[in-house]
Amino acid sequence: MSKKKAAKPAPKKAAKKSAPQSKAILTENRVFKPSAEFSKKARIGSMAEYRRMYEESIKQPDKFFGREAKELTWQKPFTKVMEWKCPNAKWFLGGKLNVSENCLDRHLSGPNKTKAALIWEGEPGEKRVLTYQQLHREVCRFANVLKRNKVKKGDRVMIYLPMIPEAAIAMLACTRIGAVHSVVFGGFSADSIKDRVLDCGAKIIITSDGGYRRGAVVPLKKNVDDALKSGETAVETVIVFRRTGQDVHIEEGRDVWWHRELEYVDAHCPAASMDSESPLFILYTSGSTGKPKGILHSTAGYLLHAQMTCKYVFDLRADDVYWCTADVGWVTGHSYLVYGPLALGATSLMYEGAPNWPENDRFWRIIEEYAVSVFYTAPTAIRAFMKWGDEWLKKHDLSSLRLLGTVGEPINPEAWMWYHTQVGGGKCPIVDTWWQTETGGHMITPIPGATPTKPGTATLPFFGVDVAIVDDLGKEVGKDEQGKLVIRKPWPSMLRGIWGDKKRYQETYWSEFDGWYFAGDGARKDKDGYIWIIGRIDDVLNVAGHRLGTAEVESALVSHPAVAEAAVVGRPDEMKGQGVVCFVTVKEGVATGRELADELKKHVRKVIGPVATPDEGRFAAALPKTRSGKIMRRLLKQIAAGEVIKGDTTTLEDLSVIAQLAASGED
Ligand code: 6R9
Repeated sequence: MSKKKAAKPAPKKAAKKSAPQSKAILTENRVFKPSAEFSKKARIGSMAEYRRMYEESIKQPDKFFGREAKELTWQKPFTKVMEWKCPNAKWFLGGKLNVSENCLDRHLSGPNKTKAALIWEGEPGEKRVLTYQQLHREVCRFANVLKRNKVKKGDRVMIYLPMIPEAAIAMLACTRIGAVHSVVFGGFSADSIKDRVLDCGAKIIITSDGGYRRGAVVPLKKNVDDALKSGETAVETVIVFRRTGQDVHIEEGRDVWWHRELEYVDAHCPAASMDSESPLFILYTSGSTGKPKGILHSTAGYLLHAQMTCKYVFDLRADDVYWCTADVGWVTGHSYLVYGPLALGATSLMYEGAPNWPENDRFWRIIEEYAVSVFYTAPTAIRAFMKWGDEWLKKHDLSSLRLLGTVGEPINPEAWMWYHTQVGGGKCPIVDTWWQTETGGHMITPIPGATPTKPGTATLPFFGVDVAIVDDLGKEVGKDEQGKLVIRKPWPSMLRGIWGDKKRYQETYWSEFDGWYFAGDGARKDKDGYIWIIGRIDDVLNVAGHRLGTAEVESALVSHPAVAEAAVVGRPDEMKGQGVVCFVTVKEGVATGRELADELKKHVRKVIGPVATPDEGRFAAALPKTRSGKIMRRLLKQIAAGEVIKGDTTTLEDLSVIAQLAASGED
């Protein structure tokens, strides 16, 4: 976008959806400054320092990022920092590097060689520590297994594993040989695996027999078998890690055991030389239409941002024990369990299972046992801990903690205060980090030694992030007014596209406002310039920190023979942030009731996976529609939330539908 345009935003077309004006007045006045002791030790210890660096990153990005990027290990140095022709960004042009080399090899020459890279605890209680040297060895061996199974540079590799070190090993092994991984969360179904395999054209899947979750065994291999049953995919090989020891089907000529494959390889594997812009991974995420989007990230910019945010936002040190509770199946697991901390040479803890297994204090037990110092989790987990009660925390010594973080959804001030006082003992800064699968890493976040925090706001932009809150015409809204969150400049870890769909990439992110990235979130700025994220303003739900497209759930519902039409909306949920409510009309002659509601919930679970399980199903003879035939989601949201119907209903086709839907709630 030209400078002229940047100064005076020119929207390409009128925005489709308008962000409702916020009526809420900001009432949160509590401010928490980092302690002098924390600031003194921190890499960035004052707001003046943050502001100086921020300004440089925006006004002289070449200088700022050129300098930061020197902290990566390059096989060949880059010659140009950035090239931008909307919507295509290229960073660190001419450079060559390898991600696994940055995460592993470069740490082997100093004291980090024998330092714990990964500390792992299985849900049943097994413990494993992999030093940088050991992790390097395992990654090289498994990279050779991939090569042995004909995986080449640029090939897509699907990973469907539980939270075990092999998940990180498989990811890093892909990067070692330049293959592009696509991790699918274990909570997704066989159908979801199939859709993703078909979309990215993977020829190989890495999975395990099963995984543990709340004492039960998740049938991962069985899901992969079901995904491949129809024979539509190009998958030729499935590598199976033995985790639970349960019986699994082994398809002759297709399936091989991980441990058997290792017998054929040695531990030497050179790190492939990759261009800065080589594709690194694809990660599927929900959008506002039915089909999940394969978000594509590339090598140098992504890695730099992941490393840089671990350095400045988590302020990770040589002696920190850092724990990110996210699953590797989500972007948080990619950037902040694997790539960021390992690139920085930190110790990253990985836990396989549920926070309440065998009891509600499992997380606090882990923090105490390993003396975790930096802890990163989601608001939904914090709210669950609050509900379970303080006595679970009180049993444990959490004094090792020095910094806390949250991600995934807006954190309500009550949960923030509880996290601050009960978990952090009132002494740990909290970094509330706003970002997305698409952004690759933190975008709006406090800098812990500098930014005074307020409960419920992600505060200020990270380096290089030019964020604005605008109205439908691209004009910045006033103080405390709600608008749409946009990013006006490219940043190193931005997505490089949607796999196989250039048009959708352009349309989804870059067409609402010409030359600006539209994030899909609503937000407002307070008098101090702090950004308060309101949440998604598109048809994407945020259920327990997981993104879920309403259209995906709707298409799963209508694939059931009893369903004629379905509309899915979110309703406020104390624990999960949002719950999933389905409004359904059935086909002629089908009996509605509790039984069918339960069956439809099961059906959605089967089609998408347990992550998408609806909370409530409601039936009616018709859905509320405008005279032009559009489903009135605004009304459905109000009905789902049990609110009195407000606003204009004059365009509604049949008013009696509303009364019927309102009365149809599950008891
Ligand atoms: C990293 C991740 C992205 C969506 C995003 C927003 C919500 C994430 C948040 C937050 C308020 C925060 N979100 N962090 N909202 N405050 N600190 O979660 O990626 O799964 O792609 O979700 O999550 O709505 O647009 P992803």
